[in-house]
Amino acid sequence: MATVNAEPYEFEFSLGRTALVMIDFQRDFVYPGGFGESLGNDTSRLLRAVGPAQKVLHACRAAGMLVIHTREGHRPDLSDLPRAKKERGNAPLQIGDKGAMGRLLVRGEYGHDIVDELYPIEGEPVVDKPGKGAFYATDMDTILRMRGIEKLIFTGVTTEVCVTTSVREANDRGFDSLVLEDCTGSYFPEFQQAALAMVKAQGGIFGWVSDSARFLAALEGARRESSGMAAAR
Ligand code: TIU
Repeated sequence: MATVNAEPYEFEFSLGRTALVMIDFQRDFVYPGGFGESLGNDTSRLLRAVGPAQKVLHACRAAGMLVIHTREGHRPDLSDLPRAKKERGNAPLQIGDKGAMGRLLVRGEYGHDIVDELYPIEGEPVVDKPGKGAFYATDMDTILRMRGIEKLIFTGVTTEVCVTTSVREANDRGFDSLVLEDCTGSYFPEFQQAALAMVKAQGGIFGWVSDSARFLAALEGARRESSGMAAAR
């Protein structure tokens, strides 16, 4: 068991029953010229999450934890894109239109894929989702249950949109979620604060909040404990 110093109280997890969830670290959100910028956003705020998320990703891989990535996007023929989502934002460029990194939020395009620093390796499931939540119209729930996962460590972008939509979905499906603050990013600092405050309010109504340093310390403690146990056997 590992114990993370978190709010509103300590978060306990075991390596075998916990997955690291990397939400939508796609070029389309974190780099200029993609979908995020097309909505009028300054993408530089999201880049801050990449370094801490990379440290957590490497540590979870080394610890043998399940790592699962998500990508928001649509089929090239846009047959899974609701009219409401396409038109929302009234932007000059819409989903499916050609941008600097290919067609916006279309599967198979350069901009739709995950940034190099956090790119999935063999064996790590990548869940393609048409909506904001990781569970809606995907096999996320099935993959997690087949692996016996009960607890989720969340990183990703953007905090108040796809990350906490997924945390809320996970909560209703019976998972415990821990969100790592510095591994998430929002285009709006005030929403970053508010979204995380909502997760941990009311005794952790949707889950827990911590940060990469506190999580990594707990992971290292668990690793030492398990290697100590192995040596004593
Ligand atoms: N616009 C915005 O903040 N986010 C999204 O549209 N998708 C995700 O958060 N991935």
